[in-house]
Amino acid sequence: MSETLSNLSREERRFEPPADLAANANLKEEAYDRAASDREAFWAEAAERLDWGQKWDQVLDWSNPPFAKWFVGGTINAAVNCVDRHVTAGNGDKVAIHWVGEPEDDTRDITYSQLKDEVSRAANALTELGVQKGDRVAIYMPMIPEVAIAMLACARLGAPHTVVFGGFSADALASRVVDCEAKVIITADGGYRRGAPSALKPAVDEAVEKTGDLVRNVLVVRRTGQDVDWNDSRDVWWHDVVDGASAEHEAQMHDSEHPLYVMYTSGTTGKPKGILHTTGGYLTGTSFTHWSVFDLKDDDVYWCTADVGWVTGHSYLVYGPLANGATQVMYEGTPEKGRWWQIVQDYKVSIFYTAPTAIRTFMKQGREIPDGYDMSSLRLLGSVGEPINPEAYVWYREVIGGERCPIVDTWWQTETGQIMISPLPGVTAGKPGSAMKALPGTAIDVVNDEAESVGNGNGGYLVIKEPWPAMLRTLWGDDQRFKDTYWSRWEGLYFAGDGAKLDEDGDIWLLGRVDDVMNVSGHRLSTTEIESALVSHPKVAEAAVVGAADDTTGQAVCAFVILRDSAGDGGEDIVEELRKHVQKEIGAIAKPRQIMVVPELPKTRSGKIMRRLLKDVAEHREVGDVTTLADSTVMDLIKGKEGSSS
Ligand code: 6R9
Repeated sequence: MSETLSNLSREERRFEPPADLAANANLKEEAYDRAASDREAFWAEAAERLDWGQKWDQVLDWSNPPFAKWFVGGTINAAVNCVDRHVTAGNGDKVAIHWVGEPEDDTRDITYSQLKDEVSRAANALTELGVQKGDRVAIYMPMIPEVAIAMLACARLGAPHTVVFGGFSADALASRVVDCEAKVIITADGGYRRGAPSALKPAVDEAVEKTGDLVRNVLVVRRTGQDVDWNDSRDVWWHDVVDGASAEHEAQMHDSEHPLYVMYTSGTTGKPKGILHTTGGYLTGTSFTHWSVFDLKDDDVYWCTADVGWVTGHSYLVYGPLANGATQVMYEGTPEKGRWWQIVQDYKVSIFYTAPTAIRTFMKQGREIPDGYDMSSLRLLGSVGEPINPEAYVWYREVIGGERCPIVDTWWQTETGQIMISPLPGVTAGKPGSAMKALPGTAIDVVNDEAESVGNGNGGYLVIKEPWPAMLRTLWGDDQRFKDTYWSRWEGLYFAGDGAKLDEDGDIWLLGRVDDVMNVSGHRLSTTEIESALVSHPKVAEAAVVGAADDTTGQAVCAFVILRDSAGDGGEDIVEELRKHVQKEIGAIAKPRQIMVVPELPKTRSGKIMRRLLKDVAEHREVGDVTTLADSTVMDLIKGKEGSSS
């Protein structure tokens, strides 16, 4: 793989950490050695940042791999750590959430004291509805404060929640409810989407219909005020049962390994996998990484743009930041021209965490839009979800970060629960496009088919060699699938499913999912690398590359590109121009056989391009299942373009 994957890491720009940030960084360089010399002691110290009922007897029990137990014998309550303890410490008046609704001027500021009252009321109301420790509760809501309140109320009671993204279908909701046997669904009448109310309750009604008599109650927040069908024996308004409930609620401590939540993520085929996270280790891993990777200080205003229906919304919008007592922005809408930067300006956001897909969308619209706002409050930028190509990184740094903010490109997964690979903002000289190093306390390697370390300068598969606190504990109800999916490829190694390369300095470059590695005439090519080459062309805003079956070469490179607004239609010879550009950047072997100029790319809610669907187009097949797309009409737009390109 090495000779064909060398292009990305030819990137030679380096960005040193700002001197004042480096001097005052929460985590300094010594942490790497300290963690390496005694990993368990390192994580025990991180766990000490939390409030425990009973302290643990043992940091890690790894006697029955791959089933880990962290902080064994300890008891803890996640909601108490995210809310009550900040009030007890005298920070009750600190804003926990600056909520910004989609309709302009629809905003709410919620302090930690208010959050404590709301979570307690919701916990009391859920208890009234018969929810007990261990019961599962499904949450299907828009990005409103009640979604965080609902999650924390469940955590308080020890009732594992499963949040289903509000854009998913009734079928997707039903299958998740059935898989984890949720007795209660918490939802809203609807939410706002691109300026208009969009209903949620009908999908819940349909889902409940499909699940027999499993669901006892549906708890409904009134958000949009739209008409909803009502089943008196089952449906309950949030304002009827929560608003009137007592704001006193005595929280019980739960075992460190008590299930906190199940998050479903799509597998390569078939039924989604229910990733199980438990309490003590998860909260330790997320709060510690949130504090160290984002260098969180008391007066920061943090904003993670992720939807709560995605793991990033769990770890870095709810549990991590709130456990750290941070002030954060929560926004109901999707990226729209200017609105995000208006929010940064209005709330003086200092730490901003988003996905490469959003950055490329803004690049496409042109820098004039962000240039119109005062974003001097920003001091640190983060990226997650996909490899960030060097062009997007440099644009993000220059245009959004005013060339002063370090960028942390954070690699992790629903399964890892916490960030695993990232620069440390006060330590690492960042390279555009590289997630850099395994965080202190984690053990990561890149190996070949025989599980041997590939060594610097080579590519292979990303693996995790030692257990970490926020790791998934199993797949809900399916220990065997857990073992088969992640632990069976090589003895004792966690297989992440991503390709990666170590450069000459030993820094890590993520190359996309290994199923995204193409084989063209016997050469292994990474989709990420070719996409990155395409996006480095001034006319290209975004690119997706797939390997399509080819009679002669095995697979052939097929590219789908979105042009920048400023590029117009790109001109007559745009396709040839881009093919040549890839040839110049990487080599003739990577030159796309076909390039289609398209208006949109099919993406999941978390911003990942669904290459499987593009492959269907490239191979002239019927397009497969589109139910997890954020916008299912996109494929029609793309297919409409078929035949109009070379
Ligand atoms: C947090 C999240 C996990 C997959 C992962 C990888 C990709 C995430 C990345 C990245 C390169 C980064 N990924 N962060 N690739 N650089 N900084 O995204 O979780 O939805 O489970 O996806 O996302 O391919 O394996 P999840």
